Amino acid sequence: MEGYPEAVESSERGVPVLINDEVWWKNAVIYCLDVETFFDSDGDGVGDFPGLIAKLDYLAGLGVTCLWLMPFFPSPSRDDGYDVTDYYGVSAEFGNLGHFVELLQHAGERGIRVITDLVINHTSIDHPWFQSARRSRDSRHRDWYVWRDEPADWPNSLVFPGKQETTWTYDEAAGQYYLHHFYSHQPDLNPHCPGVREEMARIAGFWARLGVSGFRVDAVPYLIYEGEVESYEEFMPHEFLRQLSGYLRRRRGDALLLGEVNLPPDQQRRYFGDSGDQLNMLFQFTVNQRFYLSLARRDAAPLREALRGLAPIPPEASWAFFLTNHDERTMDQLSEFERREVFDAFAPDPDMILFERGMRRRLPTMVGGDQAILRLAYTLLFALPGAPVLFYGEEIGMGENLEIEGRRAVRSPMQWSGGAAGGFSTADPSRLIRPLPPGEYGPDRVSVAAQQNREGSLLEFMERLIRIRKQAPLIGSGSWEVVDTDDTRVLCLHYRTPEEELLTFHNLCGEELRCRPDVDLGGSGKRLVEVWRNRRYPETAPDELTVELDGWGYRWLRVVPSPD
Ligand code: ISL
Repeated sequence: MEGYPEAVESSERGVPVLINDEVWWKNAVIYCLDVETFFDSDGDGVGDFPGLIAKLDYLAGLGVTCLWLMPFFPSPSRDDGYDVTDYYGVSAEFGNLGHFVELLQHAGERGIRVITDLVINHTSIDHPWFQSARRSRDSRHRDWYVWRDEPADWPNSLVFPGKQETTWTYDEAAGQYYLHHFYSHQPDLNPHCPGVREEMARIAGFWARLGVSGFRVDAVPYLIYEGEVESYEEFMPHEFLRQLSGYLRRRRGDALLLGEVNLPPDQQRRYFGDSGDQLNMLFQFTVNQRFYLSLARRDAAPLREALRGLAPIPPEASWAFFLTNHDERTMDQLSEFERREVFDAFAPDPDMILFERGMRRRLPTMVGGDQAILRLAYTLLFALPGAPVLFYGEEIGMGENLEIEGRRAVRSPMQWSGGAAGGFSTADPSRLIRPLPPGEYGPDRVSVAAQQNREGSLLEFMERLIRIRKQAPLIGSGSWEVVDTDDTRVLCLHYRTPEEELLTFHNLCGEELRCRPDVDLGGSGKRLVEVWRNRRYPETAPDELTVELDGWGYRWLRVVPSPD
């Protein structure tokens, strides 16, 4: 049985108690936003913390339980804040630490946790550490970065092909080359250096003390150790992650370390640590990419295979599933042929492709705004064995603005209402941090205000879906397995705890069908109760389980004792 261990008996209460029921991240509903594009409270065209605070009741109403804030630290913002110049501060355009603490206070009052980005792989070239390091070989920060007299022959791949020429750049002042996996304005920190590890732990401890519930750890696989090694296998920074995790847990026992580890599951596994003493949650990039391949093929097989490949993980560890995020929708784990299938289906224009591997699009535009497909996709996301992560605006079906350069096409301002600035700001639209999409995905057609009171809107659907998911914690912390059916277009997942049992069915094509799952529900005395579906279906008896599904149909069925 894949997934998590069975529950353990609790002698005190005489009933099985899931060891995971107090592990909050397993059933979190995570919502990623960038303060600068969420809501502008002072009319300067840039989102800010007072603006985010003003929208907390909206987020509470949506039902999210954890906010992941993209970088808001002082930064020249050459990489949208993933180039930090002060890890202990708030960029003045968004507010100050007082506003940040107010956010934590008001979010906490609404039962919403906050995690922030922890960018530990590199700093901005403008960071004082790097400026000190380049000025003198005697600087105490010199070996906080990775220097060579000549460029090494590793790493041998570029993260941003076409936008990045190399991974080693010569610095005149320093008289040496420095390593940068990303842009040359993002010099890699050296995790081999004790000072770096101590400072990164100190940074995490600082924000934890302020009240954050954990971190989204940026670009983890790129954290490398100095020295000649054959493969990333040897680079893996497990000692650094163990130390960071241990330090943070001593500061905040239930702290989350959610790692961006875009690797196949068998390689990802090691980032949890054998005993779960490193990262406790990882984004599932493989399932994400196989979802798009399944959607392109109208066949659940690639997704079934990806889910079956999720290695068992430590008891308190979990997966974070997503459909969209702030980066290109990378398909780098697919074969060239599979990637071409996905691009042909969802990004037919070369301008939609980025770095030869990903799509700079949001899901609604990929599927032509088809509401049936969107509802199937988000229902499926929330039925996956872990925590769902939403990128801001997904709940209302926001599209991208391809007129914005690169990955930022998917990072246009949140669309609160109609009008030229979309209710994001009172500033003139020409002064907004980024332009809103034109046309059918613009704010006059897609906005919170237009959907908040409209029966059957996507926003209403997402609010209900999140409410139903929160009432099914066995999805995030029960044992689970992928169930075959006699129709490959259907994804069937079976969840169980000693107290509950749930079957979910998702039809990844537009044709109606009937399928028979290969699952034994333990004979008579049971019945199936529909807890979520695209429409009301005739009751299905558990002993001759034939499940009817509309095109793009979905059904979540609880298996409960029959009253008679
Ligand atoms: O594989 C990817 C994710 O889809 C890469 O494209 C991605 O850039 C890489 O995983 C690291 O991404 C993170 O670090 C970058 C930053 O530009 C990205 O926005 C961030 O998600 C450097 O900090």
